[in-house]
Amino acid sequence: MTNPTGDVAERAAEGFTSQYGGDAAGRWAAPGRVNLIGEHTDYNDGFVLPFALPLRTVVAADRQDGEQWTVWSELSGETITFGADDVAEPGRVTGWGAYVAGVVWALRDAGHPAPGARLAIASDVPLGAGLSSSAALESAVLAALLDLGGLDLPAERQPRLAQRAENVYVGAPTGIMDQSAAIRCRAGHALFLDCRDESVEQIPFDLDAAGLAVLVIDSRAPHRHADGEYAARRRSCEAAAKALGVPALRDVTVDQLDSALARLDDDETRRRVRHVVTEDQRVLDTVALLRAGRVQDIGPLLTASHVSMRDDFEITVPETDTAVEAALEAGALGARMTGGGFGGCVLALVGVDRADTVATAVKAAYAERAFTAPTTLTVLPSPGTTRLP
Ligand code: GAF
Repeated sequence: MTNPTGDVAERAAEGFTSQYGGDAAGRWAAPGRVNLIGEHTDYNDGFVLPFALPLRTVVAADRQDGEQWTVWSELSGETITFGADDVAEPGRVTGWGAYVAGVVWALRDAGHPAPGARLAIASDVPLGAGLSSSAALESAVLAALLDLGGLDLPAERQPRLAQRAENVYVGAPTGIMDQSAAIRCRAGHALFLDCRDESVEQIPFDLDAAGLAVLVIDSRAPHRHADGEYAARRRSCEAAAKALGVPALRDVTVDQLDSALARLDDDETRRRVRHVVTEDQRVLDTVALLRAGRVQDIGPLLTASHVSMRDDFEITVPETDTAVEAALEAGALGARMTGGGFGGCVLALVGVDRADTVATAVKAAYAERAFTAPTTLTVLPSPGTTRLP
């Protein structure tokens, strides 16, 4: 997880001043996320349990006259501009700027007068690591534009708007988890989200008190056909729900699973359904353990989730499987790939005093297989989108 050095909020403020002169009117931060459990369940109307990372994207911004947006990003070093015509319909701005233009488009499409603005973006959320850098960017830009425009959009309605930027403007068919995590997570908690009605419960996730840590391992695996495979999984789930005559796979319970599987005629679809239905149940079981203060007992559920993603949903890769196996052998209580898959990150639940041993064991297993060395970081559940002082 290599990033530019220095404080991200200062980098955004300094970037603003060097690009535009003067101080920004404000700075808005949105975090990346890891998903503790509940993978590929969001677009099946199911359950997820993400928490926000201490890694954040910060937007320093002020208003500018007219329907004009100017955006500088430290990651590309580029400045882009776009106007009303570019946000009249999806797809006109491409590349990283699409995530910003998409938010302006989504605001306007929902009837909110998005204010013209100058923005400077800095980020500690690594790109392409499955930690939701795009949702962090969308959420920070949305927070900035809402405040600059004096627009009133309750936090519970913001994730859908940011998701539309990604689904419709950018064109990625993702679910509601990542934007919800960026916007609605709280420090010290995991966010239990029902993706059907978007109700949430903040679940205390006090790792320190339990003497535990979450180790995040960036698998560094090249994303292999991730976009196409993600869309294919989604199509397969939707087709299965249709074949079963339910609105979404969330409507199949584990008790009904065997009879549902018997009604499907190909093995691949059966395995996809089994992953989603059992994963929803694993989220509920994890939440029950956390509510009972039994964080040290959730490990087997995390590992079972990984096995289900590996064997049934088929979204893991040799690097993530190696990281999980090595972490477990070195004493992790549980480990799983987190995020959309085909690379990205693994999380391991470890005793605080074993975090280094587990990280070293994963690195050694990688070296044996000649994989690109992974990077590791221990993380605590952090705040969602905020305006910085
Ligand atoms: C990606 C998507 F953006 C999410 O909506 C979710 O489906 C996740 O993959 C898999 O759980 O992060």
